Amino acid sequence: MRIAVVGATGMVGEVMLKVLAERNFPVTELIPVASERSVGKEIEFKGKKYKVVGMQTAVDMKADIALFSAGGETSLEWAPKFAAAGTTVIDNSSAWRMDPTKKLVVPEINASELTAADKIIANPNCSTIQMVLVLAPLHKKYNIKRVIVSTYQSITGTGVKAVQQLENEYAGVQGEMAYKYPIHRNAIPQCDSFEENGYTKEEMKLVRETQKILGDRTIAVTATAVRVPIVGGHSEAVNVEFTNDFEVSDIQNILHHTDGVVVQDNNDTYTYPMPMYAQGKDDVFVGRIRRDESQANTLNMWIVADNLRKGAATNTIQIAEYLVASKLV
Ligand code: A2P
Ligand code: 11C
Repeated sequence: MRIAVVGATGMVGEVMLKVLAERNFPVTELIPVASERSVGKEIEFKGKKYKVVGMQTAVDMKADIALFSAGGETSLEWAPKFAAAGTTVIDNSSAWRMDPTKKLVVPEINASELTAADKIIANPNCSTIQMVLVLAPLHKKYNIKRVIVSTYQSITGTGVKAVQQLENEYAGVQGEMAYKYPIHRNAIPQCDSFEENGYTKEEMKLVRETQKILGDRTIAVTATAVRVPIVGGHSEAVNVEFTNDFEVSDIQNILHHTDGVVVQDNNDTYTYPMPMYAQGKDDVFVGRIRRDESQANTLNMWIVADNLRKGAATNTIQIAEYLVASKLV
């Protein structure tokens, strides 16, 4: 496969290159792509050096698959041009996710919806991916009525500028601020900008994307998304109300047998997921699984994943792997 990585110099792009190499994805030619600022810059992949090219050059090179992570505006403008040149685009931005003509894919859940006609495929938001991977098998068996999610999101979701802000704050030096407030020793109850309804875009992604991926618009979801001074991954406290009653042991058993999910749940040994330990891993970790004693048929869980991996790069590459295995490219 001839693979273009659009945004190869960015935070997610770098992880994409790492994950492509680790998973031994069948790359016959790598085309690293970024803005005009980076054209000619060298990046390394599997011990070889490649020169970064600009967008139009990359379109003209007609790759089989383009993995996009260069922001929503770049995707809106360029993904259709790549698609028109015959390249299948898997886009990690929010640009196409809610477009009814585009598939929003977490491979373990709904890759089977994909066909060769899908030339622009959307990768969901990081905080959505880790939650739906856990919710999907539970919804199948017990039918979810309502989800209340509170997130504790890593600064890596904001990008290099935020990591720099935290490092500057640690060092006590003044620098450019990615956030309106300090993030060291703080928790900022705003991820992304606000919508008209008073929720942030990040919160509404959790609502809309969950319904689309699970294929059920009747699931009620409400979210509070919070930025915390953490690097390794996003954490989520998730409260789920089902139509049907359950045994906690059955929930644990279902999740134990769910692809991509690792159960870490033993209070006796203080075993539960934490972002420090999820960092660099492709799995979604779930623990603190317990009944919500305040309401019937309701469960509490704690879900953690590396937002740059399963939340972004790994999920994108798993979609590409599915396309190759199913001969859709
Ligand atoms: P560049 O490094 O040339 O700016 P991050 O989210 O970590 O900041 O990374 C964003 C990625 O998207 C980078 O690789 C960046 O390239 C790329 N990018 C940003 N704007 C554009 C653009 N207009 N066209 C192509 N790539 C872009
Ligand atoms: C965050 N979820 O952690 C965001 C980053 O819609 O792809 C990714 C934004 C997106 O802030």
